[in-house]
Amino acid sequence: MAATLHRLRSWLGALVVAILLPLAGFSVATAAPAPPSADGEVGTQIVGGTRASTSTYPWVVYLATSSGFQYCGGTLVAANKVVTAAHCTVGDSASAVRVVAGRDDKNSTAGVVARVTKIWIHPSYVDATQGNDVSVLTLDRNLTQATLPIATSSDTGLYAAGTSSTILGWGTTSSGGSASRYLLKATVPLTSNATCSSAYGSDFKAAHMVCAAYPQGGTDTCQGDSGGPLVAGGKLIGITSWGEGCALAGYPGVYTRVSNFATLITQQINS
Ligand code: 4AZ
Repeated sequence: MAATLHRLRSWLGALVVAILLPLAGFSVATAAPAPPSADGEVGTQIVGGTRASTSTYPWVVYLATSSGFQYCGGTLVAANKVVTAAHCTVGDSASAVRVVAGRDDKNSTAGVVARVTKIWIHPSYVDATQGNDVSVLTLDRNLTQATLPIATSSDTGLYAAGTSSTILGWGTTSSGGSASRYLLKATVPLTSNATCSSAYGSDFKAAHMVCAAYPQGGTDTCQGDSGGPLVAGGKLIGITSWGEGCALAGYPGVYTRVSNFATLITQQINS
């Protein structure tokens, strides 16, 4: 269905965005001016987002190629473990992946670049719309950044419709637009399962996924944000996974429901 045509563009889509669009001299207009960020800057702060700092969100990291190209997000859940999306790492060799922590600005050298020694992908992962979109990376070192606890089966209350959640990432600022140079964040309410089923039909699997969006759209994760965190109640409740376009009214962002994978993730953290 249509959603499948618009997902899994975290890497290749972003490459096209990063290389082809600038070469072609494209510029992409945004629907509305973004509010000023904390440092007073006004500009296209992607799909409803504003600037954020890794000082405030120390556990948000990005995945990059060996040449430094950012293609996904992730969350530090132990000193040497990062949770990301399976669709971000499937087919990759650990030696090809870099994890960048403590760097708000992709054009800076702030923070640390870790290598990856192991990629675990959920054994049943096939495709993001089929669920199981979770991967755990083991780093070659222990990072000093604070970690974020993952939601467990005790945290089902965090998934109530209307719960305010935080999304973070360095992805595109509009569907098919340019990736953000800076870490951006936004707040979105979780939707009910019924709302997400109405949007996506059988592609939405409640045991595997949770959705977040305002009914009117306008705020969302987008290409290159995949693998990054959806946070509520001080815990990692979701992993940016897929959606129809970005920030479209009636098409929420879809996130891996972390609580249902907590046992497997914890096993990987402790392995
Ligand atoms: C992506 O391709 C992607 N609007 C991530 C999030 C969403 C759509 C696509 C949700 O990485």
